[in-house]
Amino acid sequence: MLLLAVGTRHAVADDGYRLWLKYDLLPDAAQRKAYQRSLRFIATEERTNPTLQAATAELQRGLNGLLGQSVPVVGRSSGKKGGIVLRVDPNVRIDAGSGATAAALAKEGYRITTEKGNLVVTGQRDAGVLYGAFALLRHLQTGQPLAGISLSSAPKIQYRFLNHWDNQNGTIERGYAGASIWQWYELPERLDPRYTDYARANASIGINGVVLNNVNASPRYLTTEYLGKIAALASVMRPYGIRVYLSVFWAAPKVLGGLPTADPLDPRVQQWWKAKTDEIYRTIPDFGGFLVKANSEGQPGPQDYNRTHADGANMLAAALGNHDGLVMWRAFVYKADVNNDRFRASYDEFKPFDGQFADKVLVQVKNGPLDFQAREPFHPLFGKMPQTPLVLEVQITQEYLGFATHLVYLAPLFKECLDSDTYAKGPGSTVAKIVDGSLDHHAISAIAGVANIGSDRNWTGHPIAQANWYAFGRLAWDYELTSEAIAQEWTRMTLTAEPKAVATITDMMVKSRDIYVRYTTPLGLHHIMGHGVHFGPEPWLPSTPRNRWTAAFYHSADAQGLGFDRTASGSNALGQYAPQIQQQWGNRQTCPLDYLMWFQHVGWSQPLRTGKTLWNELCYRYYTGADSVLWLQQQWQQVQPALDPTLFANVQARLQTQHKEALWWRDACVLYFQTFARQPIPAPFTPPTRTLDQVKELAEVYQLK
Ligand code: BDP
Repeated sequence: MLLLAVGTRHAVADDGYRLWLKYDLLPDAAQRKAYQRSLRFIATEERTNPTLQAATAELQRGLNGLLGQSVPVVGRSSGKKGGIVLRVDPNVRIDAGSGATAAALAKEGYRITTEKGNLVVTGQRDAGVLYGAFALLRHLQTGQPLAGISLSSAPKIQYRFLNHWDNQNGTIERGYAGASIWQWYELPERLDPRYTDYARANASIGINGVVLNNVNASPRYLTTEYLGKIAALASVMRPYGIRVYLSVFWAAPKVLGGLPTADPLDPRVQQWWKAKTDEIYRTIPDFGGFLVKANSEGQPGPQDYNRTHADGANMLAAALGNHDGLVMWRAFVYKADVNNDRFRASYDEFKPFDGQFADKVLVQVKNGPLDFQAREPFHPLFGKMPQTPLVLEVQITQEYLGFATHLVYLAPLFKECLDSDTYAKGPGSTVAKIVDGSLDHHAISAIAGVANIGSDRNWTGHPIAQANWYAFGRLAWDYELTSEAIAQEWTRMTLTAEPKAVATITDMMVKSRDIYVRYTTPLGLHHIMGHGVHFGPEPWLPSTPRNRWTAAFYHSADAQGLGFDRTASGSNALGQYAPQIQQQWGNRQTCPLDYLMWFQHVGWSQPLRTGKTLWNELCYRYYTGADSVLWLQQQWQQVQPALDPTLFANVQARLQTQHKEALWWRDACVLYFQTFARQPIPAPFTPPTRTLDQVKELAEVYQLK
């Protein structure tokens, strides 16, 4: 009997394609009934507006699935009760704070209230109504009451971007969920229905801009042929409030324009960009703008002509002229001085240009100073470029966090950065307040997440990695949401409504990032992963004069101790932060243990605040971290009855791989660091059963050398 019931409920395997917009029949019949009474029709007077059409279609689809009730669309409510009214009202009051961006933010906000027996979803603009429709659906999906509903929300950050690192040949740099979803060879004629589902998913979490291509950009996207394809994609995104942007290849005027130079101060180059930009706007009138990786990791840039980042960015801003577009200039550079500490490079190169960028330019800064490590202190540029709007760039794809095999929920990582206090204008000067523009009164604000989306049926490879896409959008909209609330919401919408299972999965998710840090890079270790592929451990990779920035450079292990001295006695990268932070992180007694190896070289036998010596604490974290993956497995086992069997088995198998790889990390790191510490693995832990050489061989297999 039970088997039959389960079998019926899961008649079709959940392949994850529908993401969090599943809209399966709500399990609670009483609640369904209550909802059905208030949601009998959708009324909108603007039936030809494409964005309201998208909102209406989504509500119809959602209500159909959740309530098992088809809902007609009518022009006016005209006295009818018990339905949803969608309304654009430029004068509706929506609280979006008092900052310089408030008016722009309010335009994307929504209100949901009850009026004359109807639910009314209002926005100053159609996009706000669309966001309101999705918020209403979320409300139903998470089983909340409709009686007396009164919701109002506006985003806190104006531009909320996904950055795709997709290449024109269909590959994705650091993508782990299949090939690119953009089928360039089919465009512009065929619009894969997946584009619409992608746009729906993004709109449901408030993402309003997508950079279509890799920051290591091909010039090809700027050709007339490709602009036509991009225009076709833009037409799919537009009703969903999403604008398209492009990463540009700096030397395009040479490669495409046949010019002898790409010098930003050369009038021919300026003219080329101006003409190209005008062409783009003729083809895509709501084009969003340019993202630029220049003079970074071998990419060309203005420095090739002895010009500066500001020269380059301002030239592109001038090319945009009166078009409504932006230039996002990335601060991810590190070739300033190879003999230096790479931690310092981006700050040293960009800080001097504060105040020199044109109005339309934003500088895009990674969350941490190095490169998307599992845990980094916030980037020291936050708080140190008050005259420049900074885009916070986080990585949703798990390049350094176990690819699509490890269960790692990233909201805690994003929040850790957003909540960090820079002390730029005294206590409370959080990264979030710098990014949203409120601290320095910027008229523009933006956040970007490097997408984890690919052509895999479930979009993200690991089913739970969908939550990272979701969490990025939700935090971009409102960074005050807690990681837990977002995990809970996502789980209910995507996996199960069974309360105990929701609680268990939420708990797993919230703890997962810390678990990953423990078995890979505890206590602030960083950049000790496999070279090139960025997978698995390779702490033994030595520095050479040509290649100084290797694992051995970053962990600085020697007979005395472990960790990179970035205090005044070392590279003094710490000097890039506010005095309050220098004081706290520069002192071994007060430096957060999670950042210890980022800033201090600590003796192996030195006692830490936990009461253990460094060596013992390190072992403790590696061992308990790897064991915690067993805990994740046990928790997952418990929720099996509440889950779709296909999805359950998928995650179950990945957790097995994760445990195997956690042991690989643990053994590699404790055995390798032991060669310096020369101390036994402390009780109650048992030493690895394999030798360091055996573990090194694993790298050969896994890292495809
Ligand atoms: C690094 C990636 C590399 C990217 C680079 C970037 O390994 O593939 O191109 O970031 O952000 O982490 O430009």
